[in-house]
Amino acid sequence: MTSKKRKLPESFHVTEPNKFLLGCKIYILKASIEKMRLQIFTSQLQKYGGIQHEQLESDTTHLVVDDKMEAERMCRILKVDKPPENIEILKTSWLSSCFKSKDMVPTKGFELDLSVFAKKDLMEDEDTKMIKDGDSSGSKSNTEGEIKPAKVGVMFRAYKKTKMDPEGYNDDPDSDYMASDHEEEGNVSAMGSDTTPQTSPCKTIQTSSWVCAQSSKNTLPNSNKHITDKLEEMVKTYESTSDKWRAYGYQKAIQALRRLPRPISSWQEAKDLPGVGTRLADKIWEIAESGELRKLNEFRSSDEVKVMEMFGNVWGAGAHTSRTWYQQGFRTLDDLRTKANLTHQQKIGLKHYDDILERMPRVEAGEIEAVVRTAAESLLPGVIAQACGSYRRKKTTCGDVDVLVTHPDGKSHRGIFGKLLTKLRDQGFLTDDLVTSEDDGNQKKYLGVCKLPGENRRHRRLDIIVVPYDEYACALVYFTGSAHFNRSLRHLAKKKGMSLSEHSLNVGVVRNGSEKVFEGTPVPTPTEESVLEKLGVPYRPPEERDH
Ligand code: DCP
Ligand code: CA
Repeated sequence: MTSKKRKLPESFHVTEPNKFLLGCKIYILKASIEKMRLQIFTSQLQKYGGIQHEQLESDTTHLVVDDKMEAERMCRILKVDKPPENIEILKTSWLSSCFKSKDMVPTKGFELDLSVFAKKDLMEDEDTKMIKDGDSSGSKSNTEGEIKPAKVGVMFRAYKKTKMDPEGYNDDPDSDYMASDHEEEGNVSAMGSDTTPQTSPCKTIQTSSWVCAQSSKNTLPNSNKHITDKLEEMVKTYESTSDKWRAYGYQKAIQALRRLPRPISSWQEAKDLPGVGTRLADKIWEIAESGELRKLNEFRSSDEVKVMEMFGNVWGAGAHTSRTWYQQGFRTLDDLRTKANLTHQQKIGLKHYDDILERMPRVEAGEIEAVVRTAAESLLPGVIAQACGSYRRKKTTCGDVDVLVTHPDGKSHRGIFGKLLTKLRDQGFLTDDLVTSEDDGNQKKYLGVCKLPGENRRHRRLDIIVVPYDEYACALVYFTGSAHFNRSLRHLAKKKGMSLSEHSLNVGVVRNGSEKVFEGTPVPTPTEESVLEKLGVPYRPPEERDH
């Protein structure tokens, strides 16, 4: 019998498509997208391993909307009060680009503009709100063990006008958003829903009770530490699962609890705390009564949460990436090393995973500062190179070292950035670059990893920021922090018709509701003291700004 060569089916000749969308669960909002295009999306999604959801599900990873879609319209169509959280909201052009390049293209630039929600009528930030008489112990938001793998990027936090229940946010149509972080300075909205243009040049504001006007040394001991410790763990968990709204709600409750001069004594007392709703009060009271929190124990025993937290600690990986890795079936750091598609930063983050996670003793931060300073001085006499951040606030441990570099002549800082990095690289001090040059106006920023010479030294995170001398004082205030202190300062500035950033203090800022319609005029701020003085805040040494 002659063997007849069987013709292979067509599909055998086609190379198996790269399933780059594996793990992606995508809901496409059909409004305004042509039918034909929708069909193409559906078939391409399948081809490349994605799953298409017919509606928003709890595990939907991406919400894709028409390029011209506006955030408010999207919410109306979805019948929600605010854009869904824990999910990337992207334009169809992102999907098209992915299909075109047959790869998962970065989402940056394809995100739907949600700023309208960030700018909506805002409530006053409890952080900076005047501390009421009788519970003015201030607050202390930075925990020593805090881990933060990536600090580049904007973080949106959810706020409500009055009291909020972070557990019940879906039920409340009044919930508002605001962007609240250093990148957002100036975008922070005016308080309330006033849409009248505001000039308010240097309004008279009583500053003495603001967080930024108080010494962090005067804080009372935390009488509810057994509760706040557990709530802090909840914050970390929610942050690592990108549930920033809940994380924020818990943070507010923690601050309120810290300000209480006595241990909480009833459920009602918990419920009456600012920012605490019924469900959060239940949790506070559960810890107060039993010393335990079942929800936290559930989290602790959940593999998914543990793995997501571990992945989230890779420098350069946020909650979304961690979730994607988890959905792709990865469970260990080795899985990531061997199987995941990693960015340059994530590779470095993994290489130095333990070192980066560990806080260093302040003496070591001082040694790192000295190496950078010596190198800078050898290149440019008279240069100032100073470690800021937690080191300058005299903390006993530091997460990283933030060295601020400038020159009093106002111009020779310009050439130093590249030369300094080359020198530090040549001497083997800088071992890995994370972000080589992030230009921010006249400031230049390097994020990397360094190692002191000698045996048994660990790799440490180092940031070097070069600034012009006329921005030095504002940069010094900003990079000294704490972040909580800074937020308070910025809100105060805003209340006074000013704006404060790491570059300048501006007066005569005009805002229309949340929008800045006139940037104002920078005022000379030769020293840190002058920045604070112009804001009406008494000067306090860095160690007293550790809120
Ligand atoms: N900063 C801020 N807002 C943020 C992040 C940072 O205002 N969201 C400012 C204040 C910080 C400073 O930048 O003090 C340095 O940032 P770090 O993240 O390095 O924070 P710290 O140095 O205070 O703490 P750590 O010891 O964890 O590095
Ligand atoms: Ca730091």
